[in-house]
Parts: sequence; structure tokens; C-alpha cells
Amino acid sequence: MNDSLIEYLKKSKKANEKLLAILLDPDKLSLDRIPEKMRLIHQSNINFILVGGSLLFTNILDSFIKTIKEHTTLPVIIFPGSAMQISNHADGILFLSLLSGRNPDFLIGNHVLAAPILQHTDLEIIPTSYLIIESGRETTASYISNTKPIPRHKPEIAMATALAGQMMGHQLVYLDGGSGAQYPVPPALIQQVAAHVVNPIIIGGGIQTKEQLNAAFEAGATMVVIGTAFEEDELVLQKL
Ligand code: 1GP
Repeated sequence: MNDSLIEYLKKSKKANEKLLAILLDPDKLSLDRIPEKMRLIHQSNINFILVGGSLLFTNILDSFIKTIKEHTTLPVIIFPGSAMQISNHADGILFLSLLSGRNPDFLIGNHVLAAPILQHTDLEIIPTSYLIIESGRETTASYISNTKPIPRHKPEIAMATALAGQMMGHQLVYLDGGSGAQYPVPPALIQQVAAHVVNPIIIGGGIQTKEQLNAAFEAGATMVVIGTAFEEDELVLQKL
């Protein structure tokens, strides 16, 4: 890939190309299983690997990403749950502002802790508006961040929030139902955001079926993230 990660995402949006990412959580995948997972990923049309989690119980992020990179040329992007999740082995990091919430730790606190460390890495830093959307039951992301998600029947709030993020200079929007969401982000909500925001949109949380995947793309997602479905069923990528 010659472009920066964000340029690639922006070009994909412009060309109406649809991208798929797999989210690998270091707590849920042991290092020795990475080669086998990467083989499955290479047999499908995955474009990006995301790594991270709201909670990390083990301090293995560096070796986790290093092992992934030994088995793939796909770009690896950190999707951090906190300022502790930084590794120079990745290609980039989503510099997330949790705009759906009103917790200063996730709006600026973690960023201040991370910035001096990120300055000395080669990571591409991607300023991202991160919006948690209500998805049926409380998610780890919402609980750990101590924030309320945006109600799923209020697309106008999601739209106004994503627009504000764009005006702040963010390059990307991530609408997330949260890991293992009961219901994915509603297509009507994605549509409303896509109609007003030029930044590429990432959708994640609870995507299990081809229908849900296509609905997200048709509503305006440039990239869809699959995490739990691949953890629970290794063959899911062939069905999507
Ligand atoms: C979670 O968007 C990601 O933050 C992926 O969600 O694990 O439900 O696929 P799932």
C-alpha cells in the first residue's frame, strides 16, 4: 500500500469500494493460534486487521502485533481501549475521541497520556470520532468508559455528533454497537450520518450475517469490522 491508511480509506470511499476488517482481541486469541487465524483471514477478502479491546487482561500487545505482522502483509491498526494500548509494531492507531460520551478521560485524558509516547513511534495516527450506539444491552465499551451510548432511534444525534467531530478535524467516523452487540448499528442511523459527513465511516458491533454486512455497506459504511462472529465461528468469513 503506497497511500497512507487514511488516504486509502478516503479513496475507497470515493470509489465506493467496500472494505472488511477483522478485530483481533489479545485477550481472546493466544499467540500460538495467530498463524492459523491469519491463514483463514488470507483465504477471505479482509483488507485490514484491527487489534485492541476495551479491557486487556494481559500485557502482550507488542508480541501479539509482532506475531501478526510475521504472518501477514495486511495493514494492522490499533483500536485502543486506553492509552496503555500502544505498539510500534502496528502500522497505525485510531486516535479515538469518544464523542458519544461526556467522560473527559476518553475525550482528552487518555490522549494527553498517549501523545508523548506516540510522538516517538512510526505509527500513523488517525484522528477518529468514536460513537457508541445503543445496541440492546450494556456493552463492555459503554460500561468501562462510563458513558451512555447514543439511542439507536436517534439518528439525528449521531449525525450532529459525527459532524461536530469532522469540524474538529477528525478524519474518520467509527459507529460502534460495541463488541458482541445484540443488534448492529441501524442502517437508518448510518444513512443519516453518511448523508452529512464526508469522512469514511467504519461500522462495527454485532455483525454476524451477510445481510447485516450488506445493509451496513448499502447504508454508507466504507469499512465493516467483524470481531465476535469470527471468534465464535472460524468459518464465518466464507459466509460473509
Ligand atoms: C467492537 O466493533 C467491534 O468494538 C466489533 O464488534 O465483536 O461484535 O464484531 P463485534
